Amino acid sequence: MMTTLLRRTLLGAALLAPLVATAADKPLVMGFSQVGAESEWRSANTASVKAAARQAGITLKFADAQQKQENQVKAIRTFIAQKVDVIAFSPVVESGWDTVLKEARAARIPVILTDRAVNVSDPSLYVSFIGSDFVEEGRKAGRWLLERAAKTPGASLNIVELQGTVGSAPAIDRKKGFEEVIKANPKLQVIRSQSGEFTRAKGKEVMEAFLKAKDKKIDVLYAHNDDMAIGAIQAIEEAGLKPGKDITIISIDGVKGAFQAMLAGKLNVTIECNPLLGPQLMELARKVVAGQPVEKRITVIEGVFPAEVAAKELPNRKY
Ligand code: GYE
Repeated sequence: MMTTLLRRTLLGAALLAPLVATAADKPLVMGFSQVGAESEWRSANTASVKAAARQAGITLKFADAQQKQENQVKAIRTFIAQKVDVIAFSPVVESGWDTVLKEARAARIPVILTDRAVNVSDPSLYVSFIGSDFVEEGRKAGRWLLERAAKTPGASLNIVELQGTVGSAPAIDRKKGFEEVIKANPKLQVIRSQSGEFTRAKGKEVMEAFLKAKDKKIDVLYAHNDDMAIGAIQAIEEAGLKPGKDITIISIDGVKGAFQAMLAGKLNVTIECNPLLGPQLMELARKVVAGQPVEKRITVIEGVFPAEVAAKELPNRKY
């Protein structure tokens, strides 16, 4: 026999239950500040983050910074004002984040870095960083060139370099890793190096300027991403030269456009950089918000794809 008191208690619990459940099931809200839409890599990264948030039932507040740090700072401040549960962002440049990250900390909102790293006085200003090892990507590019140069011992090779966004982690690290490896062969010399801002248009423009200089023959182009290489390919063709033959071209990312360029014989190798970080980021965000311990640095495993494997690999490419 149920007592009246017990019946009332059960009824009370039943009435309360939906309210309690609603509070616990409240979707997690993530503020995400993206660098921009400068490259094929970036579009794939944005699509991955959006799709993964949808699948994970996470409400995503997405802001595109159009490659400007000031826009990212503004977006982060807006996320703080909106009291989101977690902030994730891909910092356009490495430095200048201390103030805004301290504001996030004061508001007790955890911050996750995705794709690119920052240079901060206190590393505890962010919880975790998930992204590629850009120095290693630069080394892979350098190693590929060393092996290629070994086939023509003693020959000098003049290299031009298209750097990514000035001050960005991938531009700094890809330059560093490449230089570290190629210095093993003094016949390999970087004769010019300039930023092409990770875009096709700027990659083309800077390559045109390199080609116009005509003081030294250009043997190799090292581009910090595929988009700049694709822009440069156009410039090389317009100058009456054969990209991939007259000038050996190495780039980074491994987007479909690079595989197509390799199939057309215009690009020699692409070093993989995986943009599909969305699912791992959402998993990480859940753990962070739940107060579970997470790794400070999560890297991504990536390969090297020379033109010889392009036809076989293209159907497997997801970005
Ligand atoms: O390589 C480039 C993009 O940060 C890894 O940014 C990313 C780089 C990527 O614009 O294409």
